[in-house]
Amino acid sequence: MNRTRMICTRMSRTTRNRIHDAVLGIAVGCVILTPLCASAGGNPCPRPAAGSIVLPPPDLFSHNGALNLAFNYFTTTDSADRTLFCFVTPSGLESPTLHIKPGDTLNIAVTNQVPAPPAGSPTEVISNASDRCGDSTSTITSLNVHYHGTNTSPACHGDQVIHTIINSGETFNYTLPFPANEPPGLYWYHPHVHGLAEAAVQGGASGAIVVQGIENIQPAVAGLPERILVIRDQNVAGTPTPGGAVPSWDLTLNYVPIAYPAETPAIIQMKPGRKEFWRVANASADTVLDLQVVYDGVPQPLEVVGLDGVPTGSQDGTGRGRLVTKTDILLAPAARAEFIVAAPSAGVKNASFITLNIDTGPDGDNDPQRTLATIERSNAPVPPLPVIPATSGPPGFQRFAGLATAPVTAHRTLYFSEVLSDPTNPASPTNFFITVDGATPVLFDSNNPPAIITHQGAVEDWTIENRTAEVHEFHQHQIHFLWLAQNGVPVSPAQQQFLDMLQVPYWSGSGPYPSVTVRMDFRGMDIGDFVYHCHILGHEDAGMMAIIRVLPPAF
Ligand SMILES: [Cu+2]
Repeated sequence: MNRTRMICTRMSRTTRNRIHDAVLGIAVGCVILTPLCASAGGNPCPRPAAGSIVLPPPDLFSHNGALNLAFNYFTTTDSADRTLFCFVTPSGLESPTLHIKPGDTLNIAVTNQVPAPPAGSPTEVISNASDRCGDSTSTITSLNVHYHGTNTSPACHGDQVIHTIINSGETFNYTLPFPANEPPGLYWYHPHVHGLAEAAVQGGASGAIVVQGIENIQPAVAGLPERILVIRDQNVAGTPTPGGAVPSWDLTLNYVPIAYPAETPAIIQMKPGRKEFWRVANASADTVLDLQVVYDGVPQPLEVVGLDGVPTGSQDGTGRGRLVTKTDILLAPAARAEFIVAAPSAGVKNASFITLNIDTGPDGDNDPQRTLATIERSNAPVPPLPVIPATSGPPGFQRFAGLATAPVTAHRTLYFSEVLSDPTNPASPTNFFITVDGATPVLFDSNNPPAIITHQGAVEDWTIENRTAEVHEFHQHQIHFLWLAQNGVPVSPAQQQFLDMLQVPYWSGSGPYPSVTVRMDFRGMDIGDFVYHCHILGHEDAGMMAIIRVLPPAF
């Protein structure tokens, strides 16, 4: 039993470069690691078989204002020689859902149990004496944790990803006080070391965070069974060239693989006549989803109650939410959707939960239509689901209330761009950039100065353009933004939603660049440095990220 495994630093994720990586991967950063699992007494990252019934992740709940836990970060390989990663509690819970109330504190002691790389492997100094947080030097097995979507502090030991480094054998303590006005909804956690994020997330090291209390803003979910669904992506076994029916990445649903070529769906059991509350996270590193529930060929109405952790329609001053009915939900990597689904009635012959084909652009990934799960009727569904409690009080003041009419203090234009690292060699890796218009594009580096400096209290309108032939997925850490316009055209009131993820369509090669316009809310947040980036993590790892600094109030 002397198994070995590889961890690879990836340089880019376009189709062109994936082939390049497959050929040259070892040359650009794969190392052989020594076995770890034997000491853990077996496979530390167990995963279910294809065609399994979808089981919920284990749950952990806060008590007396705090949720205290420990995570070990493990790695192993699966039967297709994929590198897996996982967060496991000392009692053996893999990727548990962390349930907390607004105002609670999340305390996690994270220990990196992934073995150190061999001597001579690449390292990078990512901090100095003034900004060090954990270790000062990253390796190809370093770790940190991002608490995606949470409106928490970017200070060290909080949601800080620029300089936080936990190396092999080290333990780091996170302490995240959640604001008392944190919107109730679905968030998630995942590793975020620059250059390693895609591999870690595709390895499966992620889980859901639920901020409790959504029933007080969306009473329609009170009393409904709650089903948490985490969709992840991973390498296709054998790494066939993507195109046609061959996806760039396989998907998993609560770790049940939907694996090319069979693509056997997982199984969801629902009780006839019952509605369920589905809370879905796209925890893919790279795959864009467009979710639909289909009964006998007919897309079903999905009553959306929350997007990216913010109840729909909740910020208009009343504190009351609003149901938004859709028949498909576009879900960028890292985005979340929470909605009510009615079980298939007795006459339905074929019921399924699918993702539709995505047009990612000529340079984009291949994200074809796939059936994630077959929905079966059962009078005693497996597993029994927890139930959302009854409403317990009126909605409180909402965190982002009044942003739509707040005075705007600055306007900025940013853009996504890509350039071959060797313009004379079409097979060379692509460099990915996000740049403030007028500045010189630079690849992300932890030691870069901030690309944007603003002040606590600011309200800024940003237009983000896409000057490339593939989609990009804008993500802002620490705060949410209000989606105002698409290609300069104001979005409808029904679409005006607070998000932390937004897809920017690809450029056709002529005409104006596609764009989105969003309103950034720096009124309530803590000061500090944090990042914005494309959440196709292959792009982020290849440079498409930058730092914003929020200073104390200027007035
Ligand atoms: Cu991107």
